[in-house]
Amino acid sequence: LPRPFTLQDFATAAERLVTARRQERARVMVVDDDPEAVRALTQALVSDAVEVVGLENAYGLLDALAQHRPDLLLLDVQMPGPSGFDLCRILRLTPEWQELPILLVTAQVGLEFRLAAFQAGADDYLAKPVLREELRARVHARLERARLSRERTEKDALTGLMLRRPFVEAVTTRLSEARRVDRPLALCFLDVDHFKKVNDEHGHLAGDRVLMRLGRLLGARFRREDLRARWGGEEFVVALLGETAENAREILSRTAEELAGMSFEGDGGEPFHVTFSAGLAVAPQDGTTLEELLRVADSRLYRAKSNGRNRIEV
Ligand code: GH3
Ligand code: MG
Ligand code: MG
Ligand code: MG
Repeated sequence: LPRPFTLQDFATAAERLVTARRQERARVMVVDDDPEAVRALTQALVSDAVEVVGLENAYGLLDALAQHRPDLLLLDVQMPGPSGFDLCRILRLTPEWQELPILLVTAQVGLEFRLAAFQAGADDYLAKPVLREELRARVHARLERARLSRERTEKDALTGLMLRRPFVEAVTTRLSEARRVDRPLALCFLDVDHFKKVNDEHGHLAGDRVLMRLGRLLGARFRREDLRARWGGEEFVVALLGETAENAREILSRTAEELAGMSFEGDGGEPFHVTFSAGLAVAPQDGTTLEELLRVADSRLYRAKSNGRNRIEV
C-alpha cells in the first residue's frame, strides 16, 4: 500500500513549488520621485512571482536598468529633471530597451496626457491614486505577454536555451558593464564530440535527445545571470559573469563530467555516451570585445579537438 501523504510531504512539496517559481521571478522596476509612492507600488506588486527594485530618482535610470535588467518598468511622469515622457522616449531610442514593457504612472489623466503617454512609446498608463488590484492585473498581464513573446523569439525550441542573436546582444552589454566595473567575464565555446557519428550510429532522434539534455544541463548549472545559448547545430556558448579562467574551467569540467556520466539510448535501444570539447577565453586578458573573445575561444576549441577531444582548453 502506498504511504499516506502526510502534512510534512505537503509542506515539502509546497516549498519545492515556491522555490521553483522563485527561480523565474519576474523583476519590476519602480521609478518615482515620491518615496511613499515607491513604497506603496512595491508593496502592492511584490510576491512569490514578482520582485521589485525601487528607484527614487531617474538620474541613474540607464545604469540601474543595465544592472537590474527588469522585465517591466513602472515610471512616474512628473519628476524633477527629465519627465517620464522624456525617459520613455529615450528608452525607445535605445535598442536594448525598445521592447521593455513600460507603464507610465500619472496623477494627470486628461486626454492630452493619455495621448502623450502612448506617443512617448509607453505600453500602458495608470492613474494615481493607483488601485492595487488594477495595478497587479495590468502588470501581470504585461509580464505574461512579454514572457511568452521572449520564449517564442529568443529561445531555441529543442534545447530551451537562448538563440544566437539575443545572446550576442545580451553578452555585448554585459561585456561593457564588466569593463566598467573591472570584473572578468569568461566566454566558452562547447562542441559535442563526434556528433555526426552519434547521428549515424544511433539515429537522428537520439542525437536530438542528446542536444535536449545537454541544453537542460547547461540551463540548470551556472548562475541565473550567466548566459547560455545554442550557437547552432551541436555548438553551445556560455558566458560566465565575474568568473576567472580557473573558476570557469572548474565549473565547466564538472558539467563535462556530468554529461559524460549520462547514459543515452539509441534508436535500437543500445546505450551510448557522449562528451564535449570546449575552448575558454576570459576578458580582459584574452580580449575585451565579443569578437576577440569568440575568436580566441574558437581557436582553443579547435585545439581541444586536435588534442584528443573531451577536454577544455584555456
Ligand atoms: P567533432 O568532434 O570534430 O566536433 O565532430 P562532429 O561530428 O561533432 O562535427 P561535425 O561538424 O562534422 O558534425 C556535426 C553534426 O551535427 C552534423 C549535423 O548533422 C549534426 N547536427 C546539427 N544540428 C543537429 C540537430 O539539431 N539534431 C541532430 N540530431 N543533429 C544535428
Ligand atoms: Mg512625481
Ligand atoms: Mg561543430
Ligand atoms: Mg562536434
